Amino acid sequence: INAGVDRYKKLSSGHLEPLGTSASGDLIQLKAQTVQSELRIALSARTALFSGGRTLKAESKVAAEKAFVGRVFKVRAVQGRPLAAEKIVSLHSSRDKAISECLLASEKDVRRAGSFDDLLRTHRQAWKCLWDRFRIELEWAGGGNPGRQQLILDLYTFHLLQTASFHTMDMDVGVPSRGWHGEAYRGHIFWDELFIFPVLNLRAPQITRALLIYRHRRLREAREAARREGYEGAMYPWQSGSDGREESQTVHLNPRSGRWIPDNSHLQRHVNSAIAYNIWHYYQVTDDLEFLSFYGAEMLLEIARFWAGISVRNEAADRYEILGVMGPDEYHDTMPGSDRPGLDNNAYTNVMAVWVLFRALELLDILGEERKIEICETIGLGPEDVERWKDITRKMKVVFHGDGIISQFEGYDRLEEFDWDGAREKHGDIQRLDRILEAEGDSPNRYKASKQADVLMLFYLFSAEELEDLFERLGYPFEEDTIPKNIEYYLRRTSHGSTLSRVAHSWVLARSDRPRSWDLFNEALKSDVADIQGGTTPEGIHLGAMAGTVDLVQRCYTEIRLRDGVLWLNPQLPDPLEAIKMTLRYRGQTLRLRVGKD
Ligand code: IFM
Repeated sequence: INAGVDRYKKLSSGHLEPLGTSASGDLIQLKAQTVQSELRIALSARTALFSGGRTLKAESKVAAEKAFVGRVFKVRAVQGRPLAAEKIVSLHSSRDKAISECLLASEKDVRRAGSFDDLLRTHRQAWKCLWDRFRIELEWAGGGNPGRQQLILDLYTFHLLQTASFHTMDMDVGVPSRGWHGEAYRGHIFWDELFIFPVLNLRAPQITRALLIYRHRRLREAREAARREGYEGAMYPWQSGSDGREESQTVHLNPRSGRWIPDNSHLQRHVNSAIAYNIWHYYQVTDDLEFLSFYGAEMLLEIARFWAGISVRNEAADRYEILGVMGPDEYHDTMPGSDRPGLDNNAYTNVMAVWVLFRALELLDILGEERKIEICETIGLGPEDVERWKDITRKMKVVFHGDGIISQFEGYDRLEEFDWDGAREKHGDIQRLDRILEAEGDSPNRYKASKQADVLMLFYLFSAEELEDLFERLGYPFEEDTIPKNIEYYLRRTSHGSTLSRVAHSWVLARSDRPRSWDLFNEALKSDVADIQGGTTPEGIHLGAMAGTVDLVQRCYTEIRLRDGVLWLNPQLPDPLEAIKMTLRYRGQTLRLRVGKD
């Protein structure tokens, strides 16, 4: 059963139907299937007892009930003589490849498996290979010991590899934001891949490839979702699972007030840009043109068509607009006083849409004439679409207010300032400001208060030069102080209600304010070992925050950039660090790096 999340206790939790148990010789077996998807799961177990290095012949009997099977041994234990019980279990599911049937497969495995010591040896060897590829080592300035930071980085890398590994590559599984064992969010997949893939890309890009193909398999569902809403192309859902349909909740429970609140988070259409960004970056790391040309192109072009279709032309302003969406900041889903869900011209969404259209145009050049014609005919992309894309990349609307502040969305400047000090004094921890305010009959929609980085995500994903180019083409100013000014503005107005927030903020501060960036990095490091959110860590890990934190060391402090077929490094380490050591894979080459202060 699923019973790990208090808030879900009243929801249905039994997902397995027992199909039977059996026992023969030293083997016991059990088979079950999932209630709705009818996925069958089989376990076979072999148990033996040892004493003094020899197998012990012991009386045993099988204990079987519905959905339970065990073997009960009766032995005489002698004081001072160690007795060892060794149980070897094999698990298969009906979706495994290269098997005939899952119960037979598990039986075959368990009969062929060596002893515990043999298995431990191969297990250690497998982890040794993984650590060689994945471990990022910190060297402390002054010869100190980065013990705790190193331990947590290793723990986070371990969790990443428990969730997405060479074993999951062929299994048609995505990367759920709470890993596989966390019950919160019910195994759903969000945009968190954006924080996760960079670590995989530079170490085991074949895993990223498999995860992108997982998205490709669900392209049909994304096309259908776009069609249903009257758009072209493909619209990937904010939350999804098995068949790729939209799984976002339409109401959610505020545990603080006990009330069910309407939930518009499916309007986070920006997940589509994250998928496009991930495709592009996988290609940058690997130069895998075959992937790009087949899987990547279809997804990227269809996402571009979606953005072009959802962009509406405001004739009076001679600008394109994207209306009725949500940005990454989940505190704002509607304008105060409005009964229309969604916000207009979320800066992150609009700029990302422009970036996607740019990449789609570039992609058409990369593909080569034959493939270009083939794919354009297949998806029905004509020269008039391409002209419209170009027009949008010049005329998408971005709203500004004050002195060069990029407005999170249209009308943001009219929201009230929030009394942060007063709220902290009254409630202490205000990370989940949404819950606090709702319980008081208020709403974060009224205030200039964000849950997590939204505008600042642009600075997280792009270099200043890339943004300068984008804004210049759009005809908007992007001055030298645009980035620091906006960081300062939004940082003061963010509660970090998502663990992803500190990762993004630490990143954007890494150049301008290294001590503050380091503090945020250390707070992000605590997310999953200290339950800094007050109660959500037992519901499951935050894989995006974990991988994002590892990536801060990997790409941010070293400033690794992949551009124009070149791997650039421009390190600037935080003061406490002397060096960072790691192994990277870049375009088929293995690079062993030690990035020092100088
Ligand atoms: O994807 C995130 C989102 O940005 C914030 N709430 C939790 C989601 C899953 O991790």
